[in-house]
Amino acid sequence: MNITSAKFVKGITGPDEILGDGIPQVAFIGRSNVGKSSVINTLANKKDLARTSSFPGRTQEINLFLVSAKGADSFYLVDLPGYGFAKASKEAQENIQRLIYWYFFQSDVEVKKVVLIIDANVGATNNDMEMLFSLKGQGRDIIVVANKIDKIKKSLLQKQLKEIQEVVGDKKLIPYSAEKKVGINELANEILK
Ligand SMILES: Nc1nc2c(ncn2[C@@H]2O[C@H](COP(=O)(O)OP(=O)(O)O)[C@@H](O)[C@H]2O)c(=O)[nH]1
Ligand SMILES: [Mg+2]
Repeated sequence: MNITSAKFVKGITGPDEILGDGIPQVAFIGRSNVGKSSVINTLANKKDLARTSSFPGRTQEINLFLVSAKGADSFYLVDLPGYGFAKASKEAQENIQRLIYWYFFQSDVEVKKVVLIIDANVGATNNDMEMLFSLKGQGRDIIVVANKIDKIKKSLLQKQLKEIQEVVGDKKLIPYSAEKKVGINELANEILK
């Protein structure tokens, strides 16, 4: 995919007219700090499009970026808040969980694809599996990205990817490194399919 432009449009925390504007959304979901914002930045080839942070749990809004790509209609890349940030208060964690579930399961947003990002080094966590299971139950079109493969020893990479593929089942798995820019074209093509 050749993204020709990408710009921040809005951060939302609940019902908003933007969800009904008919422009399809590609949603990025995963644990806090797994690299959602970094993956969005690499896809858009803009270093600071989505704010990234080494302090997990920063983003508590749903951020929408409008993207134009060659040969495709415009769509949004949607940076959702991350789940499972242990250091956040229980209340903050519950609010984030509620927002994520509202977005996917209660709002009437048109989600074209869901990109579930997991940490390749950590593997799929219980929270990741719960998310995957809920999304599968809804018949969502899901792509799984195993980010941060640069952190895995070369000799262990294939084994680790195989284990992750086994737990995510029949979903497409893309090995990725936002840091080293690996997997970008494959993910972009999969999003545009
Ligand atoms: N080594 C490595 N670090 C990464 C990668 N992707 C993101 N990070 C780092 O992980 C941290 C969290 O990234 P961020 O995109 O803010 O995660 P988010 O909370 O899921 O949006 C930042 O310090 C990033 O630099 C990657 O592919 N490899
Ligand atoms: Mg983020």
